[in-house]
Amino acid sequence: MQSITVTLNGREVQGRPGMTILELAEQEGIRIPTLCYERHLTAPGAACPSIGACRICIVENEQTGALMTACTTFITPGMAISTHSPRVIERRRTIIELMLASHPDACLVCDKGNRCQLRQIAAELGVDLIGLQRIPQTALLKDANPFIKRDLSKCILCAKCIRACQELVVEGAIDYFRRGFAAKPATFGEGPLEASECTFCGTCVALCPTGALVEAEPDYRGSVATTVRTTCPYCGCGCSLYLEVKDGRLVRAVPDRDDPVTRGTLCVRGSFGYDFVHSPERLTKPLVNVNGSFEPVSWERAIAVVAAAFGGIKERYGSDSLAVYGSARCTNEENYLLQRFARTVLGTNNIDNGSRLYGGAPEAYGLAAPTGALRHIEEADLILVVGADPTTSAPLAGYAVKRAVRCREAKLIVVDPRETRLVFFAECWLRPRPGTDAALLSALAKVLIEEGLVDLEAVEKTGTGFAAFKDFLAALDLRRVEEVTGVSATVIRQAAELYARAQHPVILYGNGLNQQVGGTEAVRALGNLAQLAGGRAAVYALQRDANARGACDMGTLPDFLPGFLPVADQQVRRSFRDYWGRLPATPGRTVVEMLRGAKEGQIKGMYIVGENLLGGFPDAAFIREALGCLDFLVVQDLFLTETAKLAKVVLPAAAFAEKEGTFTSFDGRVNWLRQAVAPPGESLPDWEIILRLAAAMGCPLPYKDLRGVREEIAQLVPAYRGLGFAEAEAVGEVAATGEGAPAPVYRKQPEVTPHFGPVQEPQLPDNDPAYPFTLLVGSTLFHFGTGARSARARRLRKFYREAAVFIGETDAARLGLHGGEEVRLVAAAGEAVATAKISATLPEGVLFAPFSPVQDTVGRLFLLEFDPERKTPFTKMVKVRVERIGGDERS
Ligand SMILES: Nc1nc2c(c(=O)[nH]1)N[C@H]1C(S)=C(S)[C@@H](COP(=O)(O)OP(=O)(O)OC[C@H]3O[C@@H](n4cnc5c(=O)[nH]c(N)nc54)[C@H](O)[C@@H]3O)O[C@H]1N2
Ligand SMILES: Nc1nc2c(c(=O)[nH]1)N[C@H]1C(S)=C(S)[C@@H](COP(=O)(O)OP(=O)(O)OC[C@H]3O[C@@H](n4cnc5c(=O)[nH]c(N)nc54)[C@H](O)[C@@H]3O)O[C@H]1N2
Ligand code: SF4
Ligand code: SF4
Ligand code: SF4
Ligand SMILES: [Mo]
Repeated sequence: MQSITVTLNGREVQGRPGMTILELAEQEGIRIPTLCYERHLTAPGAACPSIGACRICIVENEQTGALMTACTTFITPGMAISTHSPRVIERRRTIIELMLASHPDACLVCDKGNRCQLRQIAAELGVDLIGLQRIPQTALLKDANPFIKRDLSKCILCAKCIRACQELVVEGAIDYFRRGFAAKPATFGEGPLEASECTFCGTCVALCPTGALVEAEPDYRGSVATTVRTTCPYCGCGCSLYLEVKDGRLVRAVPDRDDPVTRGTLCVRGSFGYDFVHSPERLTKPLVNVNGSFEPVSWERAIAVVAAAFGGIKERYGSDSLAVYGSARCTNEENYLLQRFARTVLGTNNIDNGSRLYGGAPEAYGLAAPTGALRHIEEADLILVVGADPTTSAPLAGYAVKRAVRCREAKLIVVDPRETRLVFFAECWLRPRPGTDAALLSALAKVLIEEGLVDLEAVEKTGTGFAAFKDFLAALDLRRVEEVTGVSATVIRQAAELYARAQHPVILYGNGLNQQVGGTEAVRALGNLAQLAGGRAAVYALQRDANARGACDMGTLPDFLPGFLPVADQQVRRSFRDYWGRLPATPGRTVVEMLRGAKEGQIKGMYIVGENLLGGFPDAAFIREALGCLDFLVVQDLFLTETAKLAKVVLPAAAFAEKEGTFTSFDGRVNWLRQAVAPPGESLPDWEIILRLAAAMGCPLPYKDLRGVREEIAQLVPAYRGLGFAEAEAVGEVAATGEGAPAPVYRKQPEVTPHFGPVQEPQLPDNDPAYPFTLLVGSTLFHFGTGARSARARRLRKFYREAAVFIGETDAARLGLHGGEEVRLVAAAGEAVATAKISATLPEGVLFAPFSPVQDTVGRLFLLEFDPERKTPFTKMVKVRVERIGGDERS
């Protein structure tokens, strides 16, 4: 590319065409002050990277004497620019003085403290507050929400908050209201934030250069002592964030505004959900159950008790009477150690992790698992979202989808029985009857083939099993599909045409697909559809905990070794055995099979790390009974969960902010966790506990530190080879300085042979008149999983404390409900009481209940039934009837 020569402060420098003066100065290490400019606020494809609203970045054209804003002026050949001439400085001073004239004199008590950019720039320019003619301001807004405080008397009208809300997170909760002196960013109708579209993602607060928007904190905090760059512990988007620490406590989480992937955004959980770490309910000492009550003991004692018990069981009943359940919330290093511990110390492949609950990784379905979703979504021209609600469950992916639609005119197809937030952005909404996706997706494939919308020759080359698949489609009756799914053939055709036209389709699927009855088939049908795009389509599984992908990559699975290498493959086994010295030959049990084994007496001892089985799984009575049959249960957690209460020994683990390691995001980024605070009491990082346990069992694992573990992973797991992963400590160091974000590191894509999988004939879901409603269960924005962490975060805790059930308007009218009443939900498995809420998003006959943090209530409605192939429990829908409590009972 041609370069452009510009004279900058008297020196000739080279820039790229399309660069602004500001970008050129940045490249040359010259700092020009800015208030309204923000790198990632540039809409992709927008003509100009900034809006030049604050004018503080003014520079002088030495040839013409013109003053211009550096953020909106592109460089041209021969330009001579001065960034700090006396005129420029004088003008910047005047601008700042004018801003300060209408700014309250409240710096000493302002929560923005020395994070305020206005104050920083004023100090640099030597402007102080004395002698200014004040313009009175009265704009403190009374918001009742626990997250954000607004004092618009401090607003300098830079518009960053508005642009963040409209262009980055695409919520559109705020806009300019009024003009002139009275102008201010406000919600529609100037109401409180909590009555607007605001999701409290915190992005506007992080970007606001002044104290106009601040985190609502109970006490004024002053300056923080340290800032540590780490990764959000909640969902699989893997957002980078800075934790701010004062007096050994986390006081704030802010997004990394330099991160090229997350672009300075977080969701409400990342911004406001970190403080579960300091909950007084954290475990601080190992506990041993003595005659029904827990007694604190030393680590030596606790570890010795566990080692003796596991050793004894192994000797008496053999290795396969032991089982380990690992965690999608623990790091890659910890998961790797845990599976090595199970396989080589205990001597069993009975190891699984929590992602079993949602079908595990795409590889397990024979789908390729590409990396880079967040980037690909933005570049896609078509996005197909099936059975997932990313604006709630994976907000960063939700932002990317909305940005692609708004800024790049990507087309969006949503497949969901509920009118999710994304439906507002969709070109096409397919609304199948719950549990009928396999038929719907196959019908799309049929239309593609029969209307000549795919390149059959190319497709036949990309995967095996195509002939059988084509025969199946030929026999598929579209009228039957209409009848089963409730989606008309016209809409199916419309969607197929949109899909066929796309050059870069991206497919996102979630629990609405794979936790459904028949979920494995539905995922396969989706895989078939993806393959019809002849390699152009990328499929991402959206349903993920922080390290669900990493846990599977690291082999905490009964049938796969690290790197998705099958246990059943002798050659694979041999290579691991050479490395580890031993490795059992038979594939192990999935978690459901472990529980059944416990109940039937084949499993005697279990080690559960970072999973709340009793809370997360359906049919708590069965789980309680199964765990009760064990001779010995060890639970390693942050809290004394319902599951931990059943254990003989409870081991206190360190939380995300108290340890180091890596998480792999749903889109394959390997992100660094860094320690910000000390673990409470005597609690220890999971990896250290595992190492101590192995040593106590007489088989010490050969690592000096975590780096050694990473070196082994880099050697044995192909997807992590050559990533600089073993040297990742260096990445951590760079990040810790807070200067710029490290470039994202992606794990490599494991090889999967594409295959057209079999799908069954469509079937109408059963209809039992005793249970006329279909209840769907899913995520809520402010909570996570069973709420073990989110319900202990001070601010998130305030939301959804009671079970709720959403009912469509027509159904509610028929039931005589207006919202707010208590109703009883009755299913074949059990009953639950919930507060009725009226919702316009549901079709007739379908109800929706959030499962966290009230899963113990909702879970009673489910039986432990699971997919015969993937052993994923069906937790997405259940047939119920609704009974009014205290009124006339009917359904
Ligand atoms: N806020 C929040 N985020 C979370 C979590 C959380 O608890 N709270 N948990 C995390 C975890 S562990 C997971 S696994 C993921 C889950 O995240 P998602 O995979 O997005 O799953 P759900 O939130 O359960 O939503 C699934 C969607 O599927 C739809 N659906 C239900 N049945 C069907 C069906 O038969 N067909 C189709 N096409 N759609 C259907 C529902 O209406 C809903 O919109 O979220 C992660 N993120
Ligand atoms: N009916 C119904 N049931 C469902 C679902 C549904 O849609 N419908 N969704 C299911 C899904 S997808 C999921 S993922 C589950 C979620 O349910 P759970 O798997 O129970 O998830 P969480 O509550 O997120 O956390 C599990 C535990 O991990 C612990 N933990 C967190 N970090 C660490 C750590 O670093 N170390 C250790 N040792 N422990 C840690 C927490 O304290 C908590 O006790 O619920 C499932 N249950
Ligand atoms: S918190 Fe997020 S959604 Fe709410 S106004 Fe700010 S940017 Fe918009
Ligand atoms: S509230 Fe803050 S970010 Fe928004 S316009 Fe005012 S100063 Fe800028
Ligand atoms: S999108 Fe996920 S990873 Fe990002 S801040 Fe929210 S919960 Fe954390
Ligand atoms: Mo999950």
